Amino acid sequence: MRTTGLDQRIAHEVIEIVKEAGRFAARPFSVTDIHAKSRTDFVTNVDFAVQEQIRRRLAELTPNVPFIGEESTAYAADVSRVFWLLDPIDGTTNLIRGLIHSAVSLAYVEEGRPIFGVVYDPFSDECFTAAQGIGAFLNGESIQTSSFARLDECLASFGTAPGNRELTPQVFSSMRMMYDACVDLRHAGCASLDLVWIACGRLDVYVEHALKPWDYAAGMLIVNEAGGTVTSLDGSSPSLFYGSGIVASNGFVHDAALALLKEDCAQ
Ligand code: LIP
Repeated sequence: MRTTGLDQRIAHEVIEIVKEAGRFAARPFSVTDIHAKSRTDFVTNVDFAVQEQIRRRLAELTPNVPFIGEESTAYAADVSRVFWLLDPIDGTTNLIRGLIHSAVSLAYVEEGRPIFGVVYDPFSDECFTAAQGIGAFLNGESIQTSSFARLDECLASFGTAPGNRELTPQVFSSMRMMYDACVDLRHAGCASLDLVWIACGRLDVYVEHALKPWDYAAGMLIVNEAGGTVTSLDGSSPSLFYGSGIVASNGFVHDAALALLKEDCAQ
């Protein structure tokens, strides 16, 4: 895969680093320790092990690039220009419960924008990658978003923003409106895989009212490079420094999805 701001050789090595670390998650009985960060947010020995392995290997490969990981932001130094942004296990609850639907998500961020991204599902051995201006790929093959132009042709996916219970009424009323407008809804509990499944046309719209940047940085680039659109719920560009609600789509139905969500907020 060719890349822009990141050297092509380094990009290839990074993909291998992510895959190697991610495979640990798919081993039977990999989860041995579970810690509750809150009633709805968990971290396991696998999250820590994957993060540490990737952090260490990236430090060897790109010693001058700061690193931020979901399970510790302590490594971050100056992130004003470039940095690595990692969710070692996106879909930790799925991993704990044996619902084989989790991913490693890594983005290289330059000037506040993702310019290289990898989302690796170790259970299916599917590796989604993208580089700005170059395209999006699944296991090296080019991918594109779907071409449905009406919501009533679309399969939508929703995240429930489980850590933001104050948003629950809004989340479920938006889900109901989207369900009424679309063919059907899915809820699978792994934001990065929802995004890359938009990128390869398995899904057409994805909405979650609150996420952290490491959940969407890589997936956002992969969707954009596959021809889709990713915005905040108000249509603005999602920040990679603060969390955001996310609407991702094949592009054709994006305005219709935003209008529906706006109509819901107005009620
Ligand atoms: C989780 C997501 C999940 C979303 C949660 C959470 P984690 O990430 O991918 O789909 O609903 O808000 O962010 O905590 O497993 O990395």
